[in-house]
Amino acid sequence: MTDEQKLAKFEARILAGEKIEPKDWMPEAYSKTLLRQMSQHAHSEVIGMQPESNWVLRAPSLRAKKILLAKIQDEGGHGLYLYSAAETFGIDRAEMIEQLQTGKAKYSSVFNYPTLNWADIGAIGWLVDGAAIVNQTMLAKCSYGPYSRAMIRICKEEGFHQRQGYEIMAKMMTGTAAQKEMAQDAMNRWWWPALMMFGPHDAESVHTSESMRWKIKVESNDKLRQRFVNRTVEQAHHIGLTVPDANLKYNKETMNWEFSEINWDEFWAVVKGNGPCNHQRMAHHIKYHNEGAWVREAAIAYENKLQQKQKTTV
Ligand code: FAQ
Repeated sequence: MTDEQKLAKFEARILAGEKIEPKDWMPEAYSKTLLRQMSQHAHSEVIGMQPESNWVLRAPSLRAKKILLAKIQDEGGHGLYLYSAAETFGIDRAEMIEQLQTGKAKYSSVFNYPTLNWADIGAIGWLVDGAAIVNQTMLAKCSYGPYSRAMIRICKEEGFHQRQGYEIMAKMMTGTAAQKEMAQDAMNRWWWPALMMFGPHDAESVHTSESMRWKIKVESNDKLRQRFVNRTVEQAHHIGLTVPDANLKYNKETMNWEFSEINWDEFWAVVKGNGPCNHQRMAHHIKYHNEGAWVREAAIAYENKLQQKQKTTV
């Protein structure tokens, strides 16, 4: 078959809703985009552990601490599924990590903001995981089999994360005036970064049209952001929180909550490495990655020894 014929067959399979598997023929641009997105997604899960781990030792109760620890471990696990799924393109994890640490690969802008008080843990679970669910439920329908399957499992856990975050916020909103103020303050600081997670407007998005044609993404950045806003505004009002947007208003005809323009200068500054915590996040990752080198070496040595033993027994 010529390349044109292969492409036509590939596109027909996508149109028919078939999953593309690692050994199938695929255009180079398809694997390149997927590898970029999946590795960035994996890095986001891992870097996303940092803002939350800041509060493990200061959790207000044993119950809260256990839940937070379990959630952070889940995020690490999500990173591992995603690195494994990305490895189906023939790259290894060490190379992806090098791309992260040298700034060649991105991770979600939202993790470059600080966690200043306990309510921030509630806001991350409710808003950040809430936004991630809206995006990832869509990605579970992605045309690439390993990514789509990883997403199904991840979404189940994100549902629990979102609810634990909302529970923290709801509880604080029935507390003292100071606790209510803390919850509102966290809402004010995390609302806009959560909206930015969906990426630039569709018209500005470099990858959306090709990604949608090949069903890497099945819905656009703006559509998903609007779905998140519609869902979350109701949840905020239900527990007495105010959405920090003076222009927020419900449009009965479109059944959408309309909202102000995002501060795109801030978004791009954070994406380019100039957010409040970019430097700290990367320095932390590099430090602990280097300190963990002996664990990786020991694991490889153990695996080699095991294989040698198996060979001699056979
Ligand atoms: N941050 O053309 P588009 C979580 C970049 S996981 C940084 O629209 P695309 C769980 C984009 O890469 C959260 N960069 O790109 C958790 C591209 O640059 P490039 C992570 C961003 O790929 C919770 C350029 O801008 N989720 O939260 C961002 O079609 C709590 C142009 O953009 C995922 O990664 C951004 N927000 O759409 C963990 C989901 N937005 O690569 C711990 C998978 C855009 O050409 C604690 N990713 N850029 O240099 C996606 O769905 C997509 O990649 C988008 C962007 C929607 C993020």
